[in-house]
Amino acid sequence: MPTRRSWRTKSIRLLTRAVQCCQRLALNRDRSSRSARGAHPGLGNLVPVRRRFFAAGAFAAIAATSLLWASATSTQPPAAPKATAQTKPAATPSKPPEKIVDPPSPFGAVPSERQLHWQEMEVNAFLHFTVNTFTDREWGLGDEDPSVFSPTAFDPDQIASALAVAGMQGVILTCKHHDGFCLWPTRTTEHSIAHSAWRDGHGDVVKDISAAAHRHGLEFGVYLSPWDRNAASYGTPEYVEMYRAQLRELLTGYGPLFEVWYDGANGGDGYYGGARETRSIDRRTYYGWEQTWDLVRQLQPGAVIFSDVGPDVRWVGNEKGFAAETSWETYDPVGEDGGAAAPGYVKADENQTGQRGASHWLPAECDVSIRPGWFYHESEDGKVKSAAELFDLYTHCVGRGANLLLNVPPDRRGRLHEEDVKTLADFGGLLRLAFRTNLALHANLIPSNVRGGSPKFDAHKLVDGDRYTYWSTDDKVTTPELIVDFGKEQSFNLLRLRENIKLGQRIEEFAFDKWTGTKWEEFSSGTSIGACRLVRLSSPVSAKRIRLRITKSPVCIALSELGVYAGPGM
Ligand code: FUL
Repeated sequence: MPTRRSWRTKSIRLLTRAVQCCQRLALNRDRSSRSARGAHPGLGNLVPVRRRFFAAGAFAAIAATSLLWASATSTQPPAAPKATAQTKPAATPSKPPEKIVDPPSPFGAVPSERQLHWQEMEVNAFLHFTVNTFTDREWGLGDEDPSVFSPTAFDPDQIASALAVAGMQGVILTCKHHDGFCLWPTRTTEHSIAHSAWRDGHGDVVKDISAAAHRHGLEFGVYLSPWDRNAASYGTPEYVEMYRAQLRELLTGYGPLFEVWYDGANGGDGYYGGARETRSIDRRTYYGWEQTWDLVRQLQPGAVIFSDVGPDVRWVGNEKGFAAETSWETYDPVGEDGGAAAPGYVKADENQTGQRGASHWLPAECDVSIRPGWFYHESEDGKVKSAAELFDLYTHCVGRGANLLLNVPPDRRGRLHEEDVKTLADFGGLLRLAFRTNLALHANLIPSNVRGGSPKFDAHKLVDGDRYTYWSTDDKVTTPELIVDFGKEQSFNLLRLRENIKLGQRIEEFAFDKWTGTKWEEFSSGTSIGACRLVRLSSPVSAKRIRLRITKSPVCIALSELGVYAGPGM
């Protein structure tokens, strides 16, 4: 005698097939109608017949989805249908199937193209390398003899390949740090590599690193310190002209740049052409930032501009490598006095969190060094962070919607030290392993609602590997749920969510439950998502099905990824 349970399972299978059939018909119909409008006019007469089939299938879809959802949410979940995530039916279509379902309207500030590209990069490297490497200092005074700069075995390919192995996408070089020494043969000052004995003054570290970066598939960016402790003109308008000329050389001489990095450390004591005094500038007005940044826009329109206050990427407010647990991609920086903000002149406490509902899309970047210092010091060879520590940093910045900018300083040979290279390789290995298998990929994904019942917004978009295709809901449905039925017990300790940030940062709170066999039990909850949210569990969870609940969102959702992984520690 078939039990009630097996009847239900059978009907689910039957209805699932009906839905798949109807989806195939819909697809064919789409293709046919496209053809009918285009290259194959002869197929046009097939459309009305298919439409009738499609309408019949749509009824099946409605019935099937209701039954699936009812079963999946009952206290006794049914056996999972065999269909995979890719073939899951859409939820109840609330509009006629022929109707094109509009995407949700964007919510609040949205990213520019250059910001989108930058957010996809996620992990980049910083190289601090200059006279300080040879004088064992963190901040050079500006009075260093250029010949101090004398790497014995400079190897840009060794550097770039170690970064690429770690999974980095770009590298930013300190072309000039606060000491004013230029790593390229600038025409603006004699305080440069052209006046060192290295390679008889014919060296160009910026050229060599940028070329090696490109050879190893990395994008290149520049750091040009606004503060210059060498320049005699520092503090006068003449220096600002010189600074812009240096910037122009970097923006035009080294191929496409992905980021231009502005430090907030400005003014203080220095050599200043021999004056050896303390000079202070008005951080709000001295550099004429708007005009300086215009140069970047003109000459490198694809590059994002980083500083304490953006305009494209904000400093996260600490140099320890973490963003706040709740981290908004939007931010309107305010100056120390409550007025206009500028690099080095900002109320930085909110840089960490960003601000919900601010008018600028201004994601955070977390700069942190693999060693205690920014520059290489032999005494720190035993203090290189481990791969596990780097993975922690990764979860605390990339996993909170920010990017990680990891500094790895070349040593006096002009290579990355063996300790750093090993850690980078191990870190890359951890990343690859952690995200290798998404357990949600072959699970049944059962959403409580799908926007307009359209396959375009169905939950399988969460596992298609595309950051911009997404599961969305009807405008009025702001707290939907999604059941992820693995079909068998699975263990995991890491989850990843992403929103389609082209439509803004929408979701404010979410929670995950696991099915215990008799009830749903929450095992984690969180807040902001944005470009990426990683949920790292302190101990693995095992379950046959889990449930994602969006618990707070001012508008309907646009969630583009769900990943469930057995990450490090399992
Ligand atoms: C700071 C600088 O003063 C450090 O030397 C380093 O360059 C770091 C990335 O930014 O503000």
